[in-house]
Amino acid sequence: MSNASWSPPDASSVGSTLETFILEGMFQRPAATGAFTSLLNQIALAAKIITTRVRRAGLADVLGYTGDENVQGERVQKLDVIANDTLIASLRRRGHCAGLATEELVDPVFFANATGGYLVVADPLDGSSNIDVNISIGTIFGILRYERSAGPPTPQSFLRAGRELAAAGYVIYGSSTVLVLTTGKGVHGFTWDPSAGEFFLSHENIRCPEKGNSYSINEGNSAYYTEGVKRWNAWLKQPDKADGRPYSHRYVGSLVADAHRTLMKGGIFAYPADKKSPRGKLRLLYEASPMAFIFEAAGGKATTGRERVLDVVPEELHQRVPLVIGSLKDVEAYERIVGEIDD
Ligand code: FDP
Repeated sequence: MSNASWSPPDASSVGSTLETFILEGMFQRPAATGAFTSLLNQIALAAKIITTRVRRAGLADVLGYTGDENVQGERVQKLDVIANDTLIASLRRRGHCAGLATEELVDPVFFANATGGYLVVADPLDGSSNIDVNISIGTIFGILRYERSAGPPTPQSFLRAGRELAAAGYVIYGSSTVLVLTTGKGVHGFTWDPSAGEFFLSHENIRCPEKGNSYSINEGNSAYYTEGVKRWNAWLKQPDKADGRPYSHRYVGSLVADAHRTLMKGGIFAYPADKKSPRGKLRLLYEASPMAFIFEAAGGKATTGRERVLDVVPEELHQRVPLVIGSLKDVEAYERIVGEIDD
């Protein structure tokens, strides 16, 4: 069926590229040195290279496992290694990034020649179990400021609460590649145009709807849920027309994909602590804190079930944490119902 009101976009209009968008932001802050802009560009460069590798994965003998295990005891995929190495190579350049901690590295890498004051935390390729089956995967990152006068950074330099992030974002390698970025004020999405070789601004000022109608959790773990999570899970399925229940269930199993849908359409994503994973499954530094930073900047909410995710100070690099993110009202309902039972 044709849509009579649609007309093709003006061929002469060129959208704002990620680089222009960041630069324009910089010009509004006359004191900015350009280092932060340049660092973001290096992350965008890594995203461009990773998306190219992901898109050609089936042709380039990069699917499957390397035979190694990572620090979490998980089997490492070849694309995990490629994404991790790409981030290291990209951030090593230009000297703005003093160190990088990732889910794949036992210890952070430090860039000895760096003069800039930034540290980066990242999950280079999130959703590993979906790599081989063409389901959306992604890269998650957070940027921390580092005071150079404190001396060279150490692994402890990364152990900071998410509320201290200077910026966070993710790249979703889905039906298209989209980079979502925030410096804490306003969340913006940029879509990769392979023909132009650029990310263009496509989703300006993303707001997470105040309430949604879908929930996202691994229901296969329901036997291990706490009593509070069981009660919340059952409540979501009880019909209540005025409240929009029952909610629909959506679960991809790639955090980036489940979070992106939740951010755009509203609803709730939960990977709570359960009897199988008493501290939760997702990593505080590389997954939970950046996502929490993005959701709060978009008007949503992020909790562990007991406290604000952005207030959790990591005790170790690879620490796991329960993560519940989504629409303000949906996360508040989770806190209220789960909080009724002390377990
Ligand atoms: P994966 O194990 O495939 O790497 O970070 C790990 C993660 O994926 C998240 O992307 C995802 O949300 C979650 O684990 C899925 O875990 P379950 O398979 O236990 O549901």
